[in-house]
Amino acid sequence: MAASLSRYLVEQQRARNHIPPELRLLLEVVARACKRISHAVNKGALGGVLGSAHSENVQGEVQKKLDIIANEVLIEANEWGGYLAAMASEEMDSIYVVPNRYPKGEYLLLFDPLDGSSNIDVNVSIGTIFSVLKKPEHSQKVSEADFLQPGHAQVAAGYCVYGPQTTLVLTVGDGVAIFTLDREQGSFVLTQENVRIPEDTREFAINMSNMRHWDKPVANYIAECLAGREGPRGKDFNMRWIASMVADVHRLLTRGGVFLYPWDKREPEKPGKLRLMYEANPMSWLIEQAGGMATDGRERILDIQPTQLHQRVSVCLGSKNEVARVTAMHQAA
Ligand code: AHM
Ligand code: MG
Repeated sequence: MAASLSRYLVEQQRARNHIPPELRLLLEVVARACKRISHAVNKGALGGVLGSAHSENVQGEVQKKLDIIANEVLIEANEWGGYLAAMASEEMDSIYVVPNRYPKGEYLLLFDPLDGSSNIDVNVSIGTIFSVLKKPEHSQKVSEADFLQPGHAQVAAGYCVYGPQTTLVLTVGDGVAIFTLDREQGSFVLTQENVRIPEDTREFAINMSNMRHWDKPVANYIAECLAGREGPRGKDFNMRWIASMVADVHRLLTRGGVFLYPWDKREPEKPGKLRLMYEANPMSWLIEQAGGMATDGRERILDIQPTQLHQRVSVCLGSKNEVARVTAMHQAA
């Protein structure tokens, strides 16, 4: 019989005893919350979960009902377990400290509760992204500063994609494992281990409608790809853009490719659209764990020292040789 997520985690704990039982419990609870979100997503209009919540988050984005539902599910599921000190979410202005009525633990959980919000109402894949850090040892009372750790300090990261299948993808620093939700059993079943991203690719993902706002290196790179077999790359490229990072990254982990959400001139003061702590860091670690590469065009994303919780970043990740090429083009500019 295929292993469940619980068994996978127990075996990881035995083999590498630096997954303490609290971290295992945390990951199981996050998976359970994702199951609940998956059920809500599945119900769609029948569950009254579609449409706008008529509110805005800290980044000035209009929230959808499901953004708020998913956020609440993750908080409720995780606040009482005793393994967390605090949580941070793309949908909340500031950190959520575990209330005093519950025991407190050593971990910090960060999440984008519902990634790909623009796809909710149109029945296209969406997901949840999460990242786990350890509270710094010197810290007594947990504060926002405790969260400002570079991505290489993560102790677990993953996402759950709500698509034709509900799929949980996880790393605890020992490769990437994929679990598929078996709805009859009600559990996540291990369906792939040691995921590897092909080093070369003929597929890129970028929102082409922003082309006129790009910086030179990005424009040059995409122009090379578009030139196809007759151009400098000597091969034809295909393009995909789902507008749900979870779904785009899932394709990269499955068959390779390169994903870019670069800085552009629309909002020149911001480094990019995507968020470092909730999106770029967990995805970059998964990509690296699968043999890929992730940079902001110049430096490794996992080495960026965050200065703000909701910090944004330019993102280029996926197949190693392709990301190396984009990064070299930026460095040479
Ligand atoms: P969200 O977290 O508010 O859904 O925003 C992030 C999403 C990513 O999943 C996706 O890659 C990107 O925004 C799509 O942006 P755009 O609509 O500009 O193409
Ligand atoms: Mg998002």
